[in-house]
Amino acid sequence: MINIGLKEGQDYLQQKGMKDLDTHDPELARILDAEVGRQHRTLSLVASCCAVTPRALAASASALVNVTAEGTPGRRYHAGCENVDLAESLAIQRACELFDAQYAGVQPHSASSANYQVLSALLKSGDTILGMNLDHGGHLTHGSPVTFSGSYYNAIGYSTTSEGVIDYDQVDKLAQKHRPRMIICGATAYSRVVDFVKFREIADKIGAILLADISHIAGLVATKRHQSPVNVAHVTTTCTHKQLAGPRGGLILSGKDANEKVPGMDITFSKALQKAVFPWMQGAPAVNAIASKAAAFGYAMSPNFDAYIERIRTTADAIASAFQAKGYDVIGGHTENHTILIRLDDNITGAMAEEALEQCSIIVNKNRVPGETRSSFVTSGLRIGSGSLAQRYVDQEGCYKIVEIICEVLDKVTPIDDRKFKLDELVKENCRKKVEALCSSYPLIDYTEQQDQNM
Ligand code: DSN
Repeated sequence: MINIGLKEGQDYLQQKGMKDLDTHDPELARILDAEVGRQHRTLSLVASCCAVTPRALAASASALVNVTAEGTPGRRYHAGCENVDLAESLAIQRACELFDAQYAGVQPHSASSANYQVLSALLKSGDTILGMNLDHGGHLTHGSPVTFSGSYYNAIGYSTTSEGVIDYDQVDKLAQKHRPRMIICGATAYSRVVDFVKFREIADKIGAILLADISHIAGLVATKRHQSPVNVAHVTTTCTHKQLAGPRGGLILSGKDANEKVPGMDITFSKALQKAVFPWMQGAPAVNAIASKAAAFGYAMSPNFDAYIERIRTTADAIASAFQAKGYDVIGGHTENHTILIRLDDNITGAMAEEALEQCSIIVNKNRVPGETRSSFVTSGLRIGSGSLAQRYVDQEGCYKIVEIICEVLDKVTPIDDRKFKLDELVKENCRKKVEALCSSYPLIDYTEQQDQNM
């Protein structure tokens, strides 16, 4: 008989679970093991990735996963919620403290869900929204026609200049012309600071609601390395798994406007946002993920997290300089966050670069660039991020070595068509060995033998 309430019981269940998978479901156990191996022997430069902290991982796998808890703390539709109420209240309190917010909604399953919930709380189907074009670095949920945001709403897009900077004059002109009910700022492939104050000024001129999506820069915002939109925009959203090193999930925040009435509606922002999550969009929340978010927010207030985010910045600068030294076109000439956007040579597409690099154990993702002529499945650029390298404590010398390998691969690729290419097997083997050596020099923080004891 196992007492699940005891810490020993929890440890026992987690260890037994892994053993049971090995014994009774070897097919799945092999897949899980293979993924651990892949993450350890490859270098991830994907701008939206980082490894969850051990404490957030443990909270995700905790006994809270067994609880059904529709509603909010103190107002549940189920009994047996005293501990999940405490966990959710702690997550809310920590999110408010971390981001200086008045309202925090910790139940959204992802940032995309959070964006959908915000839009449905504050807009009517058919209302006009103004968001950043996907091709220029915006997110799918900011108005792309292949998502709800571009189908249920009349979505207008703004762009970046050829230097890769948001064209604020264009945003202003489009806002005046189309009078959107909501302006959305924040990006997924953008290497500059977002001027949230300027966005709010533009929104205020036409009485629009401003939504800031900080999914990519939440750690920079939390540590004050990027201006915060929380008390500038009406509403801010983020995921919790990119720079916050937490579980896959979403977060909705509101600052000084939280208790103001939504324009044209007889309800405050905080109440409208809460209702849009539950009962409008979601049923029972993933309370284990909420506990994991609490763990992530707690860690994000520590000096170690601050040091990690500082490394994200220095690593990004080192990578951008290394690419420039190799003659590559770094869009905008530099980075001000964790993202570096590279325009590839004409004959190399993003699709072939991504695949050739993966064959050499370097993981990046293809990305469209300003003035793009190719489809989003092909593209002319790469998006590179420094989050995972910062977790491996890769220093400047390491960054230069990584960029050197990337350039070697790209130099040796012989294009066949937009996606297909030839790459000598010896080149691949040689590069894989170099990556393996770098992975050993800069190991992914092992959850049992952490370099960062306080992570
Ligand atoms: N928004 C996508 C990205 O930036 O890669 C997925 O998180």
